Amino acid sequence: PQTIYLKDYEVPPFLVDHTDLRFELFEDGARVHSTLSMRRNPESAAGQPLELDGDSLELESVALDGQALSDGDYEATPASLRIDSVPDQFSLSVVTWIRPQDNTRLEGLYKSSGMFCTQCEAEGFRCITYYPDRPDVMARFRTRIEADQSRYPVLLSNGNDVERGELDDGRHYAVWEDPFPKPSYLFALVAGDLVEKKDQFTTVSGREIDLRMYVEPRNAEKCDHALVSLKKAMRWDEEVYGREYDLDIFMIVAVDDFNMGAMENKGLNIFNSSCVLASPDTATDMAFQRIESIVAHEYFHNWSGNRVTCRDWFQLSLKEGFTVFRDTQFSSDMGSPTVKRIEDASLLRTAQFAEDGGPMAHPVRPDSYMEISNFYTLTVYEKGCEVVRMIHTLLGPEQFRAGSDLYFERHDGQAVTTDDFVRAMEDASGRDLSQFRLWYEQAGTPRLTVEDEYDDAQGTYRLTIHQSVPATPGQPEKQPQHIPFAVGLIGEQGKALPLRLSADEDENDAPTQRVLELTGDSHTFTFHGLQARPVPSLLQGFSAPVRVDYPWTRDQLMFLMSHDPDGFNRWDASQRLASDVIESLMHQPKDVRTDRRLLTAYRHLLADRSLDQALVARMLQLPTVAALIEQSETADVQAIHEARRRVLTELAVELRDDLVACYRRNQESGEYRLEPEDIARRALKNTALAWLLHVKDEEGRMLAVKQFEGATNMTDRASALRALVNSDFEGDRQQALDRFYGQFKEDPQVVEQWFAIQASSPNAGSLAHVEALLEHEAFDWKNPNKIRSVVGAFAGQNLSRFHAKDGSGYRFLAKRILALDETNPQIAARLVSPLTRWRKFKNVYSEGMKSALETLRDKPDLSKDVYEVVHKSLK
Ligand code: BAL
Ligand code: ZN
Repeated sequence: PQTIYLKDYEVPPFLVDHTDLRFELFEDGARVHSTLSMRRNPESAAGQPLELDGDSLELESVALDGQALSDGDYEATPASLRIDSVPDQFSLSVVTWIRPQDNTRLEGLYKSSGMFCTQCEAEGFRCITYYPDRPDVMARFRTRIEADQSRYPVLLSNGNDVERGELDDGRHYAVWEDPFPKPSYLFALVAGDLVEKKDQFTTVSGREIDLRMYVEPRNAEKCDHALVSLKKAMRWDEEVYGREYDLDIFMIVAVDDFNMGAMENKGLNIFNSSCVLASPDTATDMAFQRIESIVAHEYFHNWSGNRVTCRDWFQLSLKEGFTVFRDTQFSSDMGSPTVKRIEDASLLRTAQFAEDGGPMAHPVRPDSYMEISNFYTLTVYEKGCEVVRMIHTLLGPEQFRAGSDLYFERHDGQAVTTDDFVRAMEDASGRDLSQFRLWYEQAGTPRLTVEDEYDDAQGTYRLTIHQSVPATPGQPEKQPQHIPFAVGLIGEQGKALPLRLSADEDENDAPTQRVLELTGDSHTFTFHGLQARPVPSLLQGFSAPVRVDYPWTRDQLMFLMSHDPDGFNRWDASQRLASDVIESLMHQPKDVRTDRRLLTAYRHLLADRSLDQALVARMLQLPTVAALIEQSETADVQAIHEARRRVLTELAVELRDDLVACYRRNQESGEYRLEPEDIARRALKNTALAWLLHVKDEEGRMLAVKQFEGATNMTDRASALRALVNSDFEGDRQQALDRFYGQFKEDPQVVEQWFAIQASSPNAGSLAHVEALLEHEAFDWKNPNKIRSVVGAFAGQNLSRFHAKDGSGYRFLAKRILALDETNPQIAARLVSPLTRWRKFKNVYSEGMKSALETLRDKPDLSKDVYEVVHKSLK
């Protein structure tokens, strides 16, 4: 496959002013009539031929300015249409035949549970018709859909519904017009037998917006949460970013078969069912929160992505990094900001740092790719979000808002670059962000090594911070980056001390948190007026996506756990302490005991009612195996898993009574409420339950069975099920699994949870069991959610089983990827990810991982999606 480079970018030779589409939908295929009003781009070199993108298309006819062309006038393949000679301005009409029913890639137009739907980002539109399928070609779309009226009563596309009518043979049509020019990746079409849920939103300027959600009839009762979330997001975007919605109608559709989580098509967002449908009976607290944030994310794209879009796909983070930042701000405003920060930072530190340290490492703005679908990554999304967050930290909220206002005003209706975004921030604030731009250009996670020195006589404390950015593929040398490093100092009494950077500074004026700006290889900061050596609280709030090395003692970590005013760093201290304890137990004889200090720290936590209980629930979670792997130099998965189990067992045995008390204290009665206090209570109670079952506690077993049977919501039911599945109570486990399936087998979203609980369980999820799940009546290789909930959960979360030393987990994964590559290459390529970091592991693992990658490499006709990941990983 060909590599595409950012440096080769050229403006499009032709522009499209208007795109007129007519879809005839049938049971054996679809005919697409497209008429494009095109002209040469005055900014492009003269005389270029017209070349349109296609993918698997069957061409029926071509006409230029109404005149049918014959074979010799153009060159057509399933992947392109070329006409050497065209006037400066013309109308091009093309008819193609496509087969949505056979489209298992789920790109372009396809069928999911009897409905037609689309996914066009990034390059799916070319599977529908020949088109300049690139985001910097923006056109006004008019779409007419014709289909059988009884099978497909609902016909939707972008924009406003301008005409409907009946046709012969029981068919009907609808015409949609989108007044906003848009790139083809934002096109959408849906046709199906769907129920409509209606709501309304009045914008800040008093415009009434019709909100509509379309779902299959069986999901009619699962729409409320998404609609409530949507209205909150619409209001929030007005208040926080001054962004008002622009069309008269906003639609959300839920589909079961979807490669991504959701898609922000203009006025017609299409969602993976699992990311939008919820009821207390079927969705967990976590799912409710995820839905709120994804609904908001897609809605926010209406400005950050649709009104202002990307010039080319290298700029993907322009819309994704910024929009993730906006959705994290929103979620943080809706719930517990500290817990939200912990969740985001732990994902980043575990999974994005892994990506950034592996063979697929790429900058937030990549400079090359083979298949753009492979670049919808944690780096582009989550690190991209952190980059925007750092701009927010450096500029402060007011100047950041001025920058975002300027960005939207300056670039409305344009396709632009991350550089344009940063320039708007610079112009509005007067700050120079030239060095900061390296965050977009350099891959790799910067490492900060911190040294300190306390001078008793002077009462000064010096922090010296060294920065290094590791080499990554294609980038052997790195320059220092501009890093906002938030710090605090905690005094003996557990008080945050005033941070005086000069002896003259008045202690009453000095803040207790400072954002130090690091720009060079190393910096020293001296703090004055300190009576004793403080404990440093570094990178408060995770102010930058970097690693910090500082030799905190275990006593200092315990101290930070109970005194740091920065909630994020309290949690971080708990993770560092637990990681240190677990790591020190690896390869130790069985009689070596867990450091009692960890026990004491957890006992205090379990009893602490003054602290945000959501934070306590988080702090009680031991670092995951994935996090521990990421922290190690060369990972020995089985040793990590064993050491972690030993610590968990000892803690659970010793804290048994505290856990029962915690469970009982947080046992709720009454109606399910999605309030932060209730969510925290459930989280605490369910953590206690999981720990009790981990050590086969009899009272725990009774509590779990009772909770499972009497649960009034899915959070409690699924948590009890998970605890039983992860326990050694095999009889109860099987009974609960059978009952759960029997009760929910008609609900795909719940069945996905049922699969994932088993496949991710180190106890129940043996390879043989996972193989059996693939044969289960509810499993479906055509459905990405099912694949993710079994194969993805096994390889991504059940790490002790996946990394079996005999290599069976790796061979299993490779075999499934090979089969999937034939039907859905995007999903296949995603599944390669657990194998890519083979160099990070000890030989006993890395040899098997590498050999699995080689098996994949040797498949003839590998898709370019899988080819790119496999070849880069083996390089
Ligand atoms: N644009 C693809 C889905 C999302 O990030 O919103
Ligand atoms: Zn997005």
